Amino acid sequence: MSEAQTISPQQLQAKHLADYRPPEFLIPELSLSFQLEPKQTRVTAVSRVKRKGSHNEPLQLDGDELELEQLLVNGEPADYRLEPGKLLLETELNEFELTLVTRISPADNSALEGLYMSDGAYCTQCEAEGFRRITYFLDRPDVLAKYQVRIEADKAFPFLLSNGNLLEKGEMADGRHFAIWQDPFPKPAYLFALVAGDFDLLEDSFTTRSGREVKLQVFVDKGNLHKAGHAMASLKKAMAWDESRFDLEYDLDIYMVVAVDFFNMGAMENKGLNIFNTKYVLADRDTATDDDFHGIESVIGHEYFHNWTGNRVTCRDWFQLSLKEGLTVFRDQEFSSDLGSRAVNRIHAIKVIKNQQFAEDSGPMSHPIRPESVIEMNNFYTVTVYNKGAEVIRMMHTLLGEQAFQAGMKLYFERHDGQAVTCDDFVAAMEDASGKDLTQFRLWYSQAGTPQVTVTDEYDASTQTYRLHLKQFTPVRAGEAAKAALHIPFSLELLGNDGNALVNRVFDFTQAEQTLEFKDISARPIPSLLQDFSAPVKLKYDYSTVQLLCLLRHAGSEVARWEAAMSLFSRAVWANVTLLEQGQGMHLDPRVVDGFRGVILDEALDKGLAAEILKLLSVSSLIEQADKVELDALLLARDFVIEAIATGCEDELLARYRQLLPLDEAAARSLKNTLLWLLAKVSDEHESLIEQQFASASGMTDALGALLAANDANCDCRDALMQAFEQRWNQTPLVMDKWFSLQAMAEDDEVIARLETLLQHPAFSLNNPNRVRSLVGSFAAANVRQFHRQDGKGYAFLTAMLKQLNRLNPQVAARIITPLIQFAKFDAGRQAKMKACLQELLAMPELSRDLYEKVSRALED
Ligand code: B3K
Ligand code: ZN
Repeated sequence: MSEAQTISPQQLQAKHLADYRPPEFLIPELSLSFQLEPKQTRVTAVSRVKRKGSHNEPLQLDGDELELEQLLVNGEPADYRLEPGKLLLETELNEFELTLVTRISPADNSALEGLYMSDGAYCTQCEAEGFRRITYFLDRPDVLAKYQVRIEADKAFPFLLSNGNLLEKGEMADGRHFAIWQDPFPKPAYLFALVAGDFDLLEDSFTTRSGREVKLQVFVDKGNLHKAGHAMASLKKAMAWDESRFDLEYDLDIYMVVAVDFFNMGAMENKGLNIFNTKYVLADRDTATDDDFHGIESVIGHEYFHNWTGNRVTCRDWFQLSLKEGLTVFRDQEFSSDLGSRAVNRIHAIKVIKNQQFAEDSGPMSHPIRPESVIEMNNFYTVTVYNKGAEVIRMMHTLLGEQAFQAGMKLYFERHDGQAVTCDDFVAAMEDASGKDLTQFRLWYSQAGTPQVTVTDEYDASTQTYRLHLKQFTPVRAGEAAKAALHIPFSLELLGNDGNALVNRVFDFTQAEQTLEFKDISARPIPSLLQDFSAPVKLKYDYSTVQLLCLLRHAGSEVARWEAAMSLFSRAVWANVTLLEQGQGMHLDPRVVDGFRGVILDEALDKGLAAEILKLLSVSSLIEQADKVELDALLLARDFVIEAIATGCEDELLARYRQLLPLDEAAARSLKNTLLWLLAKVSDEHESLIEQQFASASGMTDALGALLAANDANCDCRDALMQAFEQRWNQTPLVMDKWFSLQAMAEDDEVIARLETLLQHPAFSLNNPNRVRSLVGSFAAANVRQFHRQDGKGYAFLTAMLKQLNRLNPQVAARIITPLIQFAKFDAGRQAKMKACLQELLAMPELSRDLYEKVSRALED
């Protein structure tokens, strides 16, 4: 059913990693049969159940919102007991056949977990614990079964799909038909998938390195075939890349990707049958931006890479989620970096950690990449598990080097193919293959929080010796045990006066305090610390403006040049916050403007990198740098510094913009649009540029670039452009998502009133997660000025939405609540208003487990 059920207190209790016990029964084989009807789907599940070891425990199956019609043991009725979320069967048999017939209603499933309907098509989402909404089962990742699936439906649903290979299909009476699929690889229930619907189909094939031909199929909504090509091309690149870089080949004869409109996240790696959010499949130049194209390539890659890291070797329990997610994010990042700009991809990954993961890790949802206690597993598909998890894998890669790392991967697969294992098993394989002791390194899996690394230095001219003193400590939150020093790969470059590198290497920083000493250094060098963000830590070193300007020009790493520019910018902002607090006028050091001017003028600099530098920093990333924030002063100071840079470089911005205008290349567009965004900050004079670019845009990237500039600077032309855009695209949902997001990010005081009206817009629906994320999620996460307005109306708007979503789709609700629970840095007035909203939510009669976990953790904090 759609609505959240009343939740029993025992379902609100946390599960603990320490309580893990291996399963008491196994189900090596499962045969499923679906009679699909929107409101009355009948599921017959026949399991071969085996007792493991000798014990007398009852068989306990998980089940959620199921109507049980029949239960048979070896073909005979048997006694059973139902408890909230469970079915208990007492039996003395050690091996038996269990038949269960359940009824479910896909059409009423608005939570989009289990079997549901997306715009007329049946589809499934079973990770993490959605399979139990289809039938009673041992719904845990360490129970692996071979599946045979029979699907029967009306012929109005021409495609009937499931995992593995098609065994048989045929016609039935009454306009119905069926298909039978068999997956030869044992898998946990979370990888089960079923799709039934009418689609356009793009087909291709890939010949693996060993010469096997794999059929590739991408299914999209009718009329969208022309938008499936990029996804298909990305899939083929991913398959080839995994062979060449990781020595991994695909293992079935068919690989299917189905794009659906209603999906709670990006995509799902079901064995042989990936189900995707349309956002990560459909693209053409008119409707998708360069960033969208990149996103598709990376998510298609990510899900494909899961076939080995996740499916062939899976997780023993959900606490080990980072085993597959951290590793697979690392692999998709490497894929993108090998195919495109390594520096720009690295900068994107660093921004996710610094802006989102650091925030999560200093707030109420702070958890180690291997969490120890969980109420609702869906709440732990986090930037910590995924992105910090990927950083942890990357650190091992840095410590071991590519060759030893790949030897570790090989050993991991040799040992664990076909198994459900732990993060420790992965590290052990890396350790054994490389001979490197990773005992201390393992702490990264169990310690939450962001380590702070403070660096001071001294130079002794008489002995030509340079020393760096490193200190690390990880803040301890209430209720946490003391934290030990971590094994931090500390990457360092020392620059001489002429900008040449004197030293460039990675050090093992393993103690609370450590000194690095360098001899034969003829003058005080400039240190480029933690290059390429060699560890997910907060770095403190008191750089001077001159040092940062030198690093911006000369650092050997492009990422380090970006880091230097970001430090210049943020130091300027914080200096102005201080001036405001002291009641003084704001001011910007002209050398800072010169530094950015140099970037605009530098034609040798990679354009994508220049764009990243000139995007400067969002409000939320600045907030992340401080312990406490005076938000109103911060907003004023940031606006001032951006305007001062833009005004100071106006001529150069204009000249470079004109020069880039004709170039048809993604990096050039990215830089050009960033320049336009800055020009809009200078004065109204440049509005005509925005209007021209919008009118003559030859694709979505340029149209959206113009709109974004107008929206962010609140230009006079904004409303007219927004209206024109809406008229052109109101029948194209994914494009309307961009429009809804822009609406949500407008910073003027009327924005909330407009958003309330937009909830009734014909293209909007609270049932569709993409729409909700665009309108409500973007407002809360990206419109800091209006979400945190002092009168609390921003918080109230989100809270009202959460109350509705709590019933409709708890998973989406729990995702977009994030900015409301991260209140610790704000002033007392704002905090009180945020907490009052959380109290209101906590008092709701049918609060979902998803929201309960986040709200209660926040209020306990
Ligand atoms: N494994 C899925 C995520 C499932 C989320 C469940 N709430 C997609 C991915 O990470 O590839
Ligand atoms: Zn994943």
